[in-house]
Amino acid sequence: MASKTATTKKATKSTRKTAGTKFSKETYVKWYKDMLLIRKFEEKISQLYIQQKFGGFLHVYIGQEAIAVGTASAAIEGDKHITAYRDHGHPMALGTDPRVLAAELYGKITGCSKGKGGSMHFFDTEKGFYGGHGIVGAQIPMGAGLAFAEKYKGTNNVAFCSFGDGAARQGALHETFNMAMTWKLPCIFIIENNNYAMGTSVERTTNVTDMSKMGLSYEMPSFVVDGMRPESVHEAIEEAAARARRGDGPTLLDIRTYRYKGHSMSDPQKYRTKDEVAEWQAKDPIEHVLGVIKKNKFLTAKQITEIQNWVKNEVAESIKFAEDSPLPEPEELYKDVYEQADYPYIKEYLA
Ligand SMILES: Cc1ncc(C[n+]2csc(CCOP(=O)(O)OP(=O)(O)O)c2C)c(N)n1
Ligand SMILES: [Mg+2]
Repeated sequence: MASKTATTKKATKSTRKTAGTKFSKETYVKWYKDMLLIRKFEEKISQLYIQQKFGGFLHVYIGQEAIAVGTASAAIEGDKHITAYRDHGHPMALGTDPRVLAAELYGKITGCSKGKGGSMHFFDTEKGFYGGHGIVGAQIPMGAGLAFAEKYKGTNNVAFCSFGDGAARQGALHETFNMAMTWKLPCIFIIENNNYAMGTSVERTTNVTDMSKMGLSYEMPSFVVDGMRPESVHEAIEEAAARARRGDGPTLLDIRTYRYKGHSMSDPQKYRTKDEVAEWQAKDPIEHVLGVIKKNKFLTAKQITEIQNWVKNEVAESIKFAEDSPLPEPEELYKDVYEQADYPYIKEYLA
């Protein structure tokens, strides 16, 4: 549900209540398939990470899937997407093959970033996905930059810029919001508000715990959205994107969600209770969507099992692809680093 917290008349008028019935069978089935794939992929890679099959960091998106799929279903071809290091769900929702994502985790040349990025730096610009960023909040100005490019080129596209509740505390957010509103950039700022920045809750970092209010001083239309329901996310995103496409500038969405797992794989989670986790799990978006599918008889029990088996197979195939792929050759280190091909110290490697 997108509830208005602030600002303009236009924002008031365009606010709608969630209407679960507005979505087609195809949309529900796609949400189910995509969310289940993200969930099962991440459950598997978590096990493999513990077994030390690959290195680097691993931050899983489990619990937050409705945001990625609700955004993807409301986006159009050519829109741009950018997020933080908790970045597995976004490209999968946009249709990136999980094989190249698994290969990226394993540091293989077949990975989406040629094995140079790992978990935190997934990219797929063909699908409009511009990363995958490890510096907390860095993607906020970059998201505005992506939006600026669309405006400059005169396209009908927008940029979806996702960041955490912790990242929202970076000063760059304010500079970005100011410029984005001044220039009416087609940017949708999405706080994936899971209430924690590592082990620090929103309440411990601010006296303004309603994060949607962060848009107020820039008169940016700002809303609170239920992040456990893809319907709510889709509707809020669609409405914000429509505003941006007609030249009325950015929107801030404070999307309330939860990560079921720790911040990364090494998190004892002493900052929250098991009851709190269970409370959010009871609102699980995958279970919800499956419930709608069953209630409306969108799929038979056999068809549901077929999807579950397809997902299982996709995950297994992805891991196999990653494990069978070669590592990058050492000279790869010199590629994709410098734009300037005659840079004197490396030109022999760039020939
Ligand atoms: C500039 C910067 N400061 C600190 C860190 C360390 N750090 C990594 S994740 C994180 C918490 C961010 O939380 P949030 O933005 O809420 O995202 P979430 O992990 O909840 O998705 C911090 C402080 C970093 N990577 N970059
Ligand atoms: Mg957070």
